[in-house]
Order: sequence, then C-alpha cells, then structure tokens
Amino acid sequence: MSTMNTMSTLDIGALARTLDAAATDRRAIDPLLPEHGFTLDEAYVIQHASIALRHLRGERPIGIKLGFTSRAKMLQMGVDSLIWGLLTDAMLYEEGGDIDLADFIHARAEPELCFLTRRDIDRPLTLIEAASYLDGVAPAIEIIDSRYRNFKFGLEDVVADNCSSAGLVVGAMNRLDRSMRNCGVHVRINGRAVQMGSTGAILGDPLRSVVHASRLAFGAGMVLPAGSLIMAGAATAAEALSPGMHVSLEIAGHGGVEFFTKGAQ
Ligand code: OOG
Ligand code: MG
Repeated sequence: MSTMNTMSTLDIGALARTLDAAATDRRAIDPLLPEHGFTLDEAYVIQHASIALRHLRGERPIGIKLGFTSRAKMLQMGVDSLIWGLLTDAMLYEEGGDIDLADFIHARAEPELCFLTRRDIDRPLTLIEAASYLDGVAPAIEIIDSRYRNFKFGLEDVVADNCSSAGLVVGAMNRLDRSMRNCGVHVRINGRAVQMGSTGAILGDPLRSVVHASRLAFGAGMVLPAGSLIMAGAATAAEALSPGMHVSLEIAGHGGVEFFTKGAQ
C-alpha cells in the first residue's frame, strides 16, 4: 500500500486487477482516483491493462465503444468529455434472450446504434470516408455496469473502468442506405416508453462516432480490423434494470432489439 503516490510509480497492474476483480466478483468499489491519483492518459493504460486480463482468460476483442457522445448522457453522469472503451465477445448477449442480472452489480440499459466495419481502419477517417468503411448499422442496447459504488465517478475513473462496459445486445444489421441523422428512438420497459429521443442526439450524426473511433484508435496505435463493432454511444439517459423486465428499443427506420431480465439483484 503506497502512502506517497505522487512520489512512487503508479501500479498500473494492481489497479487493473482491482477493476477486473470488481467486475468478476460483481462487487462495487470506491473510485480509485482519490487515493491513487492518475492522469487521463494513465487511465487509458489501466483500461487496456484490465482488458488484457480478459484476453488472457480467452476473451476476444470485437470492437470499441464510445461514451458521452450525447448531452443526455453527459448530464445524467456529470462527465462532459467523449471517452472510449474496448469490447470483448464475452459482453455479447443474444438478441431476444434472457439476461441474468446476477452477472452484474447494478446494470443499466441505454439505446445506441452499432456499426459493423468492412475494412481495416488504420488511420483517422473523415465523415465523408466513414460510410465506405462500414458494412452495416444496427439498433443496439448497451448494458453498462460501473464497477464504482452508486455509479458515481469522474472522467479518469470511468475511463480506467473501461467506460462501464458490461454487455451489448445488437439487432439485425441494415445496409447504410438509410438516414441515421434524425430517427426517433424509443426505449420501452414492459411496454411503457421510458426514454425517447433522436439519433441526432449522438454527435449530431451517429456516423461521426466512426470518425472519432478512427482517430482514437489511431492515436492509441491500434488498427480496428474489418468486422469490428463500433458502439456509437447512447442517445438518451440510461435506465436501471431489475429482474422481470422486457426491455426493448425501436429506432425509426432501423428496426428494434429486445431482451428480458431475470435473476435476483
Ligand atoms: C459511462 C459510459 C457512457 C455512453 O453511451 O454514453 C456510455 C457510464 O455512463 O457509466 O456508454
Ligand atoms: Mg453506452
């Protein structure tokens, strides 16, 4: 245990293991920043180290997600910078299936669009180029599950925690021949509309998330291989989940996606 963090080197590996253990044990922890004091760049190093632990256990990378691409999310969480995290195959849940909330600490669901890439993305793309790097777009629900108590964190802590990534449910992929810029978004729980918005809430145009993803991956020295998923970020605030829910998302012109929650939380 260090008492002189400013003078000692930051133990990236230990912080990555703490976050990984909180996720696998489904046990909330206190934010790490106050005690350990790290920069935003170091937070991304912790994030990558914690995902490396998942890869060591056999999980495969499947793409990346963006966070805080809408004002609704920034306001809900009190963080106002765009962030990104890494997705693995263990986070994929079957569309229309059951999700056991015992796998999470305090899961929330939020409406997104998910892109599927067609070519390797190995450099920053412009908005005009972005579409030609994609194979399709699907409505998707992200399940976030902060490892921090009460879902309370600042920018560095949420980045270290892989941006609360925990699950995703992706609907059928559509071709990119339809407008994405102002489509109605409806999240329903047990048939009742609980969140409504527009895809335009995501960076004014969700395709911009691909531009940001290309810049961020390039900046991190990472190539996003063809066949990767890019989660654009939520269009509305997230909804807390509890057992016995039917959660559905409808995005006008893009179709829908749904799942059922079970288990004790
Ligand atoms: C952080 C993740 C934000 C989004 O879509 O904006 C995010 C959180 O809200 O816990 O995934
Ligand atoms: Mg999200």
